[in-house]
Amino acid sequence: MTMKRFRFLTSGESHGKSLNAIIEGVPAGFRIKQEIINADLAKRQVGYGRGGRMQIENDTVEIKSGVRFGKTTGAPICLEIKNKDFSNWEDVMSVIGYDYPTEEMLRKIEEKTFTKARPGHADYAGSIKYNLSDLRDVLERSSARKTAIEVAIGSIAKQILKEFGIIGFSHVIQIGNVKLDFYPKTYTLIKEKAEKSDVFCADEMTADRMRNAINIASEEGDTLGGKFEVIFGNLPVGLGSYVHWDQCIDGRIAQAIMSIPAIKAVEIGAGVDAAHLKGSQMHDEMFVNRSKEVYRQTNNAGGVEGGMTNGEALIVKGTMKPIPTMRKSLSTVDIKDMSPSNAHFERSDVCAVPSCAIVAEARVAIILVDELLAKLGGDSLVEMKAHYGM
Ligand code: EPS
Repeated sequence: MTMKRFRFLTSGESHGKSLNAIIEGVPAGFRIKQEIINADLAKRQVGYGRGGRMQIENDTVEIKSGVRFGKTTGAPICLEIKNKDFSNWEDVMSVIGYDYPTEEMLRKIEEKTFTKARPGHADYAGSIKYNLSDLRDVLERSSARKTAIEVAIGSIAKQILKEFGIIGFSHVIQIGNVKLDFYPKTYTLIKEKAEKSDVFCADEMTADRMRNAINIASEEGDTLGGKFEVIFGNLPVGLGSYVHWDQCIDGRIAQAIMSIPAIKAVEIGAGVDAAHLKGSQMHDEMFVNRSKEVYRQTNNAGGVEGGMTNGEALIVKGTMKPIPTMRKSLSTVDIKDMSPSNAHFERSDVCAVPSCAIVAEARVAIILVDELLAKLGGDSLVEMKAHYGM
């Protein structure tokens, strides 16, 4: 993805020692609170339907550089989240090759080696692409575990956006066949209600039905996908651009969401419903108030026109497929000898849609900060605010 200003790289395996990130491009003077990052990390962990791994982890971030006395200095920011589960995997995930492995080590490594590709996972294509015979090598980096560090990066992005009054949230609108049909009237209410729910759903009755669907899938050894919505408000007009295809903000957001593991569709505003609406129903008519400001009564555009923010709330929907690791194992091929087999299963989440919503919120925040930095320029909060007219 073309990152203009707010660039980052992550590293880390699911059962390796830690998840790491280096973020570059954060101007000096922003107050960054570690406890806010940790609160976002906790939200990603708690969604109903998560599996045994989340009982082991208690994700907390350590800011290792780029922040002094709670404020950014303009230097690269280094983050680390330790994997607690690593203590159970030290032999299997060792970065050093053993010259004289013990019987015990060999037994453990053998136990965690697998060759029965899970349909729907990165296993098969990854093994061919990287010439890997142990699918463990594919699983470890392709795992959604890496989204933990992305949520930490997104939390920093959200803390930057907040300085400009830009705030956002996410909520779940569908799990399996259960859809949220009754939206509370305001975004504030949706946010408040969703935050109280362990499926991040803003309607209690729908949330009950969602939990029930997850319980049934769990009993059946199956998994469930769903849909979530990310909303950001108080955005300036003109983030993104129509001048080149890779500068359209909706295109950048789609890429950022689509590349979250298990995402199959991204929609902006009315999204796929735009196909059946007439032009006169789809487009959000413009009116002017006494202060000569434009306002609208609908937001089918989802806050984006011509690849740019238009001042309305940004509304992004994402569709997550059911997780491919499941007890009810599917037919597959054992890549060891190309024989028919059943897919590998260790343990799994039944549904991770609530967690995915938090990850998507982080990814949207990252794009918005990058676009804001591109628009405003500046090496410090003071300069940025001056450019913003604050
Ligand atoms: C994942 C498999 C599970 C999930 C994991 C994603 O982990 P494990 O293999 O340890 O049981 O819980 O998600 C996380 C660890 C997380 O933090 O989100 C996978 O294969 O993608």
